[in-house]
Amino acid sequence: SLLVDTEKKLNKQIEMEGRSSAYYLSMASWCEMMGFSNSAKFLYDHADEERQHMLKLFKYINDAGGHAIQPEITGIRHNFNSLREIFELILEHEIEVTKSINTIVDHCFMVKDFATFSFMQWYVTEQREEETVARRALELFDIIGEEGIGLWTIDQELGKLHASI
Ligand code: OFO
Repeated sequence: SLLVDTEKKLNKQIEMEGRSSAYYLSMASWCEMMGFSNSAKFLYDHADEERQHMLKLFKYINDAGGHAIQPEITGIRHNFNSLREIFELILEHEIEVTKSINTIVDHCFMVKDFATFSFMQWYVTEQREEETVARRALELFDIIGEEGIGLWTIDQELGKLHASI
């Protein structure tokens, strides 16, 4: 069974994944409203994935005899200044998620909870991928440029991004 401390940390991670899902859903809606339909699709899918990350933790905690807690999520931002800002915020956010995952992994190692340590490896790998996607997305803005049909082209390329990684 889970140590109280470990359960608390996993529940905090549930909150973080739920927050990611809500954040990306909000970004998806902004993109859709602005006519960036490929970016919107990418973000709607991303929001779904984050919810899956959250549910995976629900299952793990409860199967281990703990109690997964549905998080309160408030204060989600609804408006953004540009498409580029969205992808900057995603990278920033994913770096925070990676830190949080690493803290849990480190904790599990210290308390010799090797089952949770091993469960968390999936998240370690996933974070690598998510940071890479966010960095690739930002590179598109530098390579293509935002003038003229640049933003339209970037939106097209963003639509292909996830599948290619
Ligand atoms: Fe985007 O990260 Fe979940 O884990």
